[in-house]
Amino acid sequence: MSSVVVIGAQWGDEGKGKIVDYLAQKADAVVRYSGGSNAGHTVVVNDVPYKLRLLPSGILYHGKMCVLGNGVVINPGVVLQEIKEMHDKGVDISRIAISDRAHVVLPYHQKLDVLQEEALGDKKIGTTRGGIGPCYMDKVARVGIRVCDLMDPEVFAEKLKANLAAKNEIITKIYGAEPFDYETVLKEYLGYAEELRPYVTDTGVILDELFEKDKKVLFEGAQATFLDIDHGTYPYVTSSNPTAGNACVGSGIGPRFIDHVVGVVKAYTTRVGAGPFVTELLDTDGPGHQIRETGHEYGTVTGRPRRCGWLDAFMLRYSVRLNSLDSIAVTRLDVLDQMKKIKMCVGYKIDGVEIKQIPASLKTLGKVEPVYEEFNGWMCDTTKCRKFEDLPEGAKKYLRRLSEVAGVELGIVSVGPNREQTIVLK
Ligand code: 2SA
Ligand code: MG
Repeated sequence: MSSVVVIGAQWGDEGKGKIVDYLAQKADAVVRYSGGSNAGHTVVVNDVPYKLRLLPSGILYHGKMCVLGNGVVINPGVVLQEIKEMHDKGVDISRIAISDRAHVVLPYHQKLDVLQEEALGDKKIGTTRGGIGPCYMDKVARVGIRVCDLMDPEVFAEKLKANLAAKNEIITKIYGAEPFDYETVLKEYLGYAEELRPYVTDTGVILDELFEKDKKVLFEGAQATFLDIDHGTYPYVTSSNPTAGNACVGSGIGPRFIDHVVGVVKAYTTRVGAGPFVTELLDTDGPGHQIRETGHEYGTVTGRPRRCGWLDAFMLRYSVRLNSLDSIAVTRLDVLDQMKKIKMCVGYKIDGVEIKQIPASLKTLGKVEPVYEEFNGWMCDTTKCRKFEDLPEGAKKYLRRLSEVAGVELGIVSVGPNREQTIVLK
């Protein structure tokens, strides 16, 4: 096997960081291909948690190439801070490569993200406010500033001037907010440019050279399938394509190089931000509360409490199809250890009639009632289990049913944050 794509199969925070970190052991390079600093991956090594937003999780292994592909939007301040933190912790940072074709997040993107959200009032998306959406808007509108532009002071100065004039117009006239000062932004970003320069390159070529030498590449998805701009619960989505297909486009390689796609699935469901969530638990002292507190379900970047609910295996079927999943990695099974009863959604009904696919229309999706199966909880500690056979019967039954309904093989089960708390089935 040469290359694996790891994606989130739900709404994010499935524990991709841990699975990528685990699979990275056998990879020569780890690549981010979508999203930006809106991602928040937590990886625990020797009981030390590392929180990463832009750098691929592979950075925590020695000798792996870490690539930020063209599909990523780069906030220079954030990535430089992360690089510095890693360097201070003794991590070798010479292995980082940033695509010259990636787009740059500028202060006006962040400002517009906040202003747009505020203007939406109770219809707001619940973005991470990092300017991700507005940066991708500029990319698609063909006015964005790419890393290669930032590397050329003359080009950057010119593009920034044009962009700032247009953005300041919107910021002041539409939102009545303070404009940005050209010289200040220019100076700040030209400073970043020099610090970033050693890492900037044509990352597609680097990957091609690795494939040429038969090296193994791991593609690290950010966000998740149901946050995909095309396939998610639009408009409550992110502004890029986290699904597996974009591993190619977002890193500049062809589909021939992808051998295996792993979907990361949390043993229950969470979501941050607004939008539909069929199996959501709205209680304040019942199972929803129990999951949130046991699982510490709060955003890595923003600290927001995550919405929690039962596992939606029906939704996962769609994820399996959209991403061509070969297997799934089920994470955080241990969070359910002390639940007396556990439910799993195995189908959707509208007006009492079962439907076969997930509706595109949010209005229709709003009418969906989940079809649940109930499981007896296993009520024992799974965190020390290292083989599938070690798991309690109840947990095995739950996992087998999940695999059956979703229509995909079980590849990995994670029972805790540490590297060794990982059960590999195949
Ligand atoms: P954005 O900022 O434009 O991408 O937000 C649009 C929607 O995408 C959701 N989104 C996320 N959902 C879960 N986790 C994300 N990353 C951080 C984390 C989030 C955090 O891993 O913990 O710290 O709060 C992430 N990034 C984007 C977002 O909630 C919107 O629904
Ligand atoms: Mg996360």
